[in-house]
Amino acid sequence: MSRFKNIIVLAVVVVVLVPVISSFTFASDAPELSTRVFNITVEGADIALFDDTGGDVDNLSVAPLVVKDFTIDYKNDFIFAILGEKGATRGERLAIFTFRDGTINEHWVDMDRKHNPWKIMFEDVDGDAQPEVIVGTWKKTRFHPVFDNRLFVYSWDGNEIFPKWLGSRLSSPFDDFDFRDIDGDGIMELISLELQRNGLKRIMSYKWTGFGFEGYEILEENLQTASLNTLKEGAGK
Ligand SMILES: [Ca+2]
Ligand SMILES: [Ca+2]
Repeated sequence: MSRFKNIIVLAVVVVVLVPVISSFTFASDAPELSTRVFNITVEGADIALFDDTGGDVDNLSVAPLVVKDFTIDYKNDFIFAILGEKGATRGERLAIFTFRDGTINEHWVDMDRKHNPWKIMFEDVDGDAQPEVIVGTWKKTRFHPVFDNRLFVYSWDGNEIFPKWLGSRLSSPFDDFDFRDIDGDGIMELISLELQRNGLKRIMSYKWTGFGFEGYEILEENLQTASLNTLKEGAGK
């Protein structure tokens, strides 16, 4: 009988405590939405949003396309993405998604499919503390009518992107680009992996001049590599 009584007491304790525990957990895990920290994962067509406890908050599919590359404006809760066909070398169009208040929504999709974008980054190229959206494209231009990699820089006002610099090309044909503060002045330099005339590669840096990028320094040359990852830490300083 006493064992039966203990079970009843335990059952009562569970019934009383569970709502208390769950309401406490809810209160501690759900601070004001504006202070929540979100993590984003992208896999194929699926963009998933997690909160800082690892809980799945929301997700969105861009199917039948996939996300080829993306970058995130964490300050304003935007994702900049390149959408394209699965398996294709390059993407088709740019897209912007928001994840404000824990909900992923499509903000804008570019209907211009002629740029073949393949890499997108979010960096402050001119040092005014407002990051730009930088896109590697593969297209013809009026003055250079063959398909080649080009760099496009867009201004971002927190709602829309505007063309800031649509580069025809860099000093040489390039395979890849990135940003690095080469001279330690707090402003990012553009670095690019370029083809030399002898068929070998070099890594070149550029500074923003106000009107575009101007060659700054050859960081490494006569490389056989096909990757910017060979650039040594502190190169050029
Ligand atoms: Ca800027
Ligand atoms: Ca710098």
